[in-house]
Amino acid sequence: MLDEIGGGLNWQELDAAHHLHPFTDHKALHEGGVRVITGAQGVFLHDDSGHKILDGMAGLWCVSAGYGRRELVEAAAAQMAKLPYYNTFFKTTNQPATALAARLAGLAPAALNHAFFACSGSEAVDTALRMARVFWQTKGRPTKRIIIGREYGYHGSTTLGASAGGMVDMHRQAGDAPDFVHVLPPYWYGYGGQMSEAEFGIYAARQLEDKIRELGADNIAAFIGEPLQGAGGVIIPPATYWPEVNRICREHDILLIADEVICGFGRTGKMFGSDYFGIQPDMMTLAKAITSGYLPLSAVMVGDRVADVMINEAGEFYHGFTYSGHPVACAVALANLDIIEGESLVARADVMGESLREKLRAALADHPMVGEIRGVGLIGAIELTADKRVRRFFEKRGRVGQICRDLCIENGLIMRAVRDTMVFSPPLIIAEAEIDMLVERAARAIDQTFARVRAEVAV
Ligand code: PXG
Repeated sequence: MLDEIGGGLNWQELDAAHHLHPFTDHKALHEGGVRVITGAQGVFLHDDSGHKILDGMAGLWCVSAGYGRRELVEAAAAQMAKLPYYNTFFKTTNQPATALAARLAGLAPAALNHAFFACSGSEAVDTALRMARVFWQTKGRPTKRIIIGREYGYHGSTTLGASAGGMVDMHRQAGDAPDFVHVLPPYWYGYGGQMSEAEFGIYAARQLEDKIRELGADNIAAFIGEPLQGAGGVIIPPATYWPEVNRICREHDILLIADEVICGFGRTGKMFGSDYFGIQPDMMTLAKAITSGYLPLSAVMVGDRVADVMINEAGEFYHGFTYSGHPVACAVALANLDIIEGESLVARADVMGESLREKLRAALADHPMVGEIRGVGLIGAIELTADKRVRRFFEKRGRVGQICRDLCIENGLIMRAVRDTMVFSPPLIIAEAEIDMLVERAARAIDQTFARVRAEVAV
């Protein structure tokens, strides 16, 4: 039906007239015109101008099983026909929600045996943070309220999520909730200076300990961190970082929340980022690839220590959403887990990620503008730098990244630019030939970016 309407209308004009987009400068969008995505299959997107674009981002880090999966469509249709909706508030449940909670408990690290459902990563983060405060209140320690996050952290766009995150523009524009502070991210390439990666990992973790001492552990509820920081530029912590953070949280009696919204379900080559980095979280937030993005769904996995208090001592937790445990979303999540497990996509992410990094390094490691190529599993980043010998960033941060991002799209590839760091996170079903295509298009776009930047300097 939409296609028919589209025949008589200019979709760009209609969109500009009525649609406000997330994280968008609308004036700039209207000047350039919005791209209308009309369909997708496998790792490719189709737009209404006939372009076929390799989606190197799996949507927004979520379409792990790839586009066009009949199994997911059929799971949704069957559940919609049987029970499209009922709430999980008033002494009721539905079979997909219960089955999914049990299945997630089996997959999650030991002791994370309970799931609380919501619809988005942001809501999962809000849930975890509110639960952390209720946990301490119930334990008779109501002063433990502060949440510690990290600079460049991203925990969503609700007020608590944005407050926990470390995106300065978000703080500046809309203001923060009280009782949030931020510490240094484990960004060795950006902040490591002369330290080795291993030294810097310990140094960054100790910044958290310094902050806890400064504020007093009696005032702190939780530390929240992504196993690796996705939206902040695929910042991969040194191996020394998380074990030290585990120790610090344990010794100071601070809850540890792993925000697995991007890392969860195989992105790192392990089922969860916590498995990859050896994190021992009290809670874990999940979203995105839980349904491969086919429907909105998120969950907080709650460890026994917190769950026991919430179940046996806290009484009613005054929190929840109309769509918590939505039967159709949960049915799709179950079918999606069948795909992830049935096709061994977690192990595949490890193998294909290795291949992708190898090929990127062969094509780009010696490129004068490429400072670092990093990644784990099928998530990674290419640092574009003004002077790679001394790890010097471009003066106006983000401009070169934007140029490169636009050139990627012109070359038929979606990569995101975070500042001047190009990031990628393709569907986990990506095939070897598609990896070759991704590398070739990325290399061409980076060459063209370099030519443009050099031409500007020469002027
Ligand atoms: N935590 C993490 C770690 C995330 O990456 C959220 C929470 C929030 O999820 P929802 O579902 O509320 O969006 C995210 C989301 C980007 C980008 O441009 C990243 C996200 C969302 C939108 C854009 O990198 N991550």
